[in-house]
Amino acid sequence: MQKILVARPIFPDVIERLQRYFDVDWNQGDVLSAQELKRRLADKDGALTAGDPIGADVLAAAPRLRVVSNMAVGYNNFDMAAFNAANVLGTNTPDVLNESTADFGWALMMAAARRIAESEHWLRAGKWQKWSYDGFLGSDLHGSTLGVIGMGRIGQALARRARGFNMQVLYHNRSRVAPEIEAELNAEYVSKQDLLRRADHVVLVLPYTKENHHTIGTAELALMKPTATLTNIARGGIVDDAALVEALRAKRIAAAGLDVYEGEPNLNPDLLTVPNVVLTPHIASATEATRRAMANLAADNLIAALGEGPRAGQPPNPINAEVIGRARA
Ligand code: 8YV
Repeated sequence: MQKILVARPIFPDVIERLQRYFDVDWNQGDVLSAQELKRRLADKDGALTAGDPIGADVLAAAPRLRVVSNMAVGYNNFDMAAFNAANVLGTNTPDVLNESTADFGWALMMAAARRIAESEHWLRAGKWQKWSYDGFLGSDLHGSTLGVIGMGRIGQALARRARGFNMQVLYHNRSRVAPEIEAELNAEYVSKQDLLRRADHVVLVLPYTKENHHTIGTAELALMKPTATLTNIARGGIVDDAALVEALRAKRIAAAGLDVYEGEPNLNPDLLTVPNVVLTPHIASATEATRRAMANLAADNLIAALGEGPRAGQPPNPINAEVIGRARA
């Protein structure tokens, strides 16, 4: 039997599925250190990860490893140049999380715009004595302008929901999406600067790459309306969190909603002292149904990539399909 490592606690019934095909080493404890990951991967043929960094050093310590299946759509934790050099396949879990993640983007954006977290903290602190005409005034979603940066599958699901709120949709992306998608979403393609100047609510849904590092920093925040909100459901590092803290404190923008952070789970401590930001612990895909779908898809990818099960040799979501069938380097 081939050996695999499941690097994180996941649904026990998915582990049972994997055990039908593999000898499974399941880490049910804390996140593995790089050293521990290397030790546990030394004799493994495959691995299931969720955000664990896999670079050239880890692959070198795992000479049998042929596939790493990430339980996430984002795979910036994989050094794909190292995967390609070693002929190791990477897989991810796209699509199954689009709708839940888009729902959550709206939840965060609405919470930021309507000051839901801030007012709840105030209420819980026993400060509610009387109704006041100007208590927690926010900004409207309906009839406003949504700016989506990153118009992939999740960005499109997010933009589709804007219709019910009668919003104008602007988007920016590496490349324009197909005209029929633009028409369906009633979305206007604009430059990043134009989007930041015109949007009332900016949502980030782009993958993390070196080029996307600090897509939003001091200069970009300065372009936004003082009444605007910024929501990040993409990846930490896309926003310069220190610059955002400054902008929120100075009310250069009205509010922000963040699900992801630079250096998470250790976020910039200044964020905790700013009232006009809603903070959630990277849970945009966290519904029972979606996390189950992601775990099962990650298992499907691993099973197929290691030549087992009904799709043997044809994993559904290869990132670097070109290495399939090549000997491990
Ligand atoms: C994951 C995510 O839960 O899919 C992604 O890219 O950000 C989340 O859905 C998280 O990355 C853990 O793997």
